[in-house]
Amino acid sequence: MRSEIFPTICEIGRSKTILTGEYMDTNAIKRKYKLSPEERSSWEENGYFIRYDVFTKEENDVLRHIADDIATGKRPFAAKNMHKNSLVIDGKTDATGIYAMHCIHHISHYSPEFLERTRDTRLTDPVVDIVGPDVLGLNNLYIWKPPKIGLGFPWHQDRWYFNWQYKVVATVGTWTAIDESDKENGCLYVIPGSHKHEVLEHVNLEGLQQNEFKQAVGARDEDGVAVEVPPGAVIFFNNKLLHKSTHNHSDRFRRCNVAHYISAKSERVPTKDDTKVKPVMWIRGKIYPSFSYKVYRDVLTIPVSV
Ligand SMILES: O=C(O)CCC(=O)C(=O)O
Repeated sequence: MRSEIFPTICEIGRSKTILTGEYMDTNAIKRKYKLSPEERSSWEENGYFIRYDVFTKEENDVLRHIADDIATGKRPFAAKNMHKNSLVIDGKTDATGIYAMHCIHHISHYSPEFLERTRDTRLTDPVVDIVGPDVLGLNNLYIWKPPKIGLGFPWHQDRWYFNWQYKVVATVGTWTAIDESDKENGCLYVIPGSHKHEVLEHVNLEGLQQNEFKQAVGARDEDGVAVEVPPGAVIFFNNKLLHKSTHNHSDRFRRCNVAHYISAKSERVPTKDDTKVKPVMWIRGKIYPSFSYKVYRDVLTIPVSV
């Protein structure tokens, strides 16, 4: 008999890693990519850990081409989720195509290939060890940071954004390097251990900024550690971890895919305006009624832009 909890194969696209016949029970499968004791202690002490060689160049190339096709209009996408580089928007520099891009929000919500990546057990097996077996997917970002003009993100804690939306039990962010990411092209910086403290006040920045990010008050550059990683590596981070990134001063791209996961036992903060609720994707395990908003199993229909 068909369970309401486990979607059919067609509902999860072409995911190869988590299928077990006609239906799948994502939690009955032996987890191959569990958290190691060293990763667990880094998670607890530092608020993050890094895994290398998680994805191959070929696997990342597939995503890179899809994102490029979206940016250049070869693949349809939700226009409201696509953001250009601020310098291009402000007319301070001239760039087109992927050289003019900043990011796409919720890319996994409209691209089956990105949704498959978000459900890949190489990302979600360690997440299960942190948030439990029942997992939902929140925001999912693809960031370009083009050569010379790619802009950094100020110090922030992602939990500041999620707190408006969820009574959080546990969350994990994953940051997958599509390109080599280093100090020159604008890698991530973190403040190890900052996840143990409260969420700081976040304020708007003066002047040029990527408008979706605010600055955490009191975060200090001198406490930051650069996290330089090769392509295919993944940084798993606590959503209270203070992190930032710098501008891209190199003549190389610095692209990444960020996926945020939350325990399905989390509760929504009630909102007066349901149209403001960001769609949430099923990732693995059960869905609980306490979540109280629709959870999507398949990619959403791309809205017609006006
Ligand atoms: O990739 C970056 O440069 C920063 C991304 C980030 O801070 C985030 O997604 O929260």
